[in-house]
Amino acid sequence: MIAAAEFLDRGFAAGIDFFTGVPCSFLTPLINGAIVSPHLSYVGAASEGEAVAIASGAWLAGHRTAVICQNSGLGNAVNPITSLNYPFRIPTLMVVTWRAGPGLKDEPQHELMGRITPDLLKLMEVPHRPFPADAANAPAAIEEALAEMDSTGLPFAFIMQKGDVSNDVAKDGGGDEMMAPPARVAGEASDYSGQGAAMTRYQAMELVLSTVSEDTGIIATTGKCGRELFTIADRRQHLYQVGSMGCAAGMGLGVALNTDKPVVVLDGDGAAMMKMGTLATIGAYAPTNLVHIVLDNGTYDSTGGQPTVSGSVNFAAVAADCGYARGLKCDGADGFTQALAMAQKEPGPHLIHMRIEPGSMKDLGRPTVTPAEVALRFKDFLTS
Ligand SMILES: Cc1ncc(C[n+]2csc(CCOP(=O)(O)OP(=O)(O)O)c2C)c(N)n1
Repeated sequence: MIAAAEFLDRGFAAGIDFFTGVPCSFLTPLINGAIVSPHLSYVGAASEGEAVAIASGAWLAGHRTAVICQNSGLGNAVNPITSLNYPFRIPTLMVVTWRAGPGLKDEPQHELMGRITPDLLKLMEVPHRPFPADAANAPAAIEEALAEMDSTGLPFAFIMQKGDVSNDVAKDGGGDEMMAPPARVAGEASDYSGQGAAMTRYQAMELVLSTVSEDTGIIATTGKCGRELFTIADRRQHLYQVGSMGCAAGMGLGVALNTDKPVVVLDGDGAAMMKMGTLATIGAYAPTNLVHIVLDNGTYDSTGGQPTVSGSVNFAAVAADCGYARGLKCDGADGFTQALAMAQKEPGPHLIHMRIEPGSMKDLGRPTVTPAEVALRFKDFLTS
């Protein structure tokens, strides 16, 4: 058994200073230790997939990161591990607990995942080792994990069994109370609808590009949104999320919390609804430099225009109630211009819910830079 503080200290000495995840009772000392530690950041995510996206953003902004979760949450993380970390070559140290692990009589809901946890990691090409439960082995185990991640650019996992880690949080955190992010009052929801001509996604994105400052990092959701952004302009401050639907906002949060630069997330209505919990996480952690734009065409436009259920969703009101500073609703060029100006004038986070026409530009390109190149140049843009 290793003391949580010992493991966290060893990790910190090796550069791991940003944690995110979802709790498991096996992890309690480790998560609580990360929360109270004065030198570590911890973001409580709404889902494990969101945690992987947040960690990816923090990595792009220059941190070594860890995602801590239960093995049942590995299921929630499969999509970003395979379609975000893998193509973009974004590493993170995963600490995954092993409910229903070897010799452990556990609840029925853990039985199957308990049996397949190591195989699932292997299938996803995530190398794994037992969590270093012996303090003497921890430095070497952490070094091995970091060396492996540095050479592959991919995640590495420690599988933690019940009782691997003990609670001596006071040693590390000085016995501090665990602090939740400060409770936020609801932000202000405003409606700029009915002003100006309707826009397409392409036109709306051109307007965004013409108003944001040169030092703004822009993360575009999967599908035609990223492809259109690439076609309009390909710059190192653009990140085209080719997969991991729903993860643009989580990544934006991870970036925004770790940079002073302005950050814009270009989301789709389908993608935003896929990980709606991220609105709550953003509202709670409230990075002032984040503008989240939902380009709502009422369809899954990229896959053939099937209707979404966004017609009854007021993203601006939801965001304001989640703690965004402002939720701004609009559906025309003039309203969008006003919303963008407001979002850039005042500290955020802000969400702009822009209703647009379905359809895409003619001669739509596809990023010719590889995702790994896009990630490295975006990281370079953020950290240099
Ligand atoms: C997890 C996952 N499910 C489904 C898809 C297929 N897919 C790619 S783009 C897309 C539509 C996205 O819709 P929306 O976010 O509304 O953006 P739009 O295409 O309308 O711009 C879908 C369903 C995917 N890439 N990943």
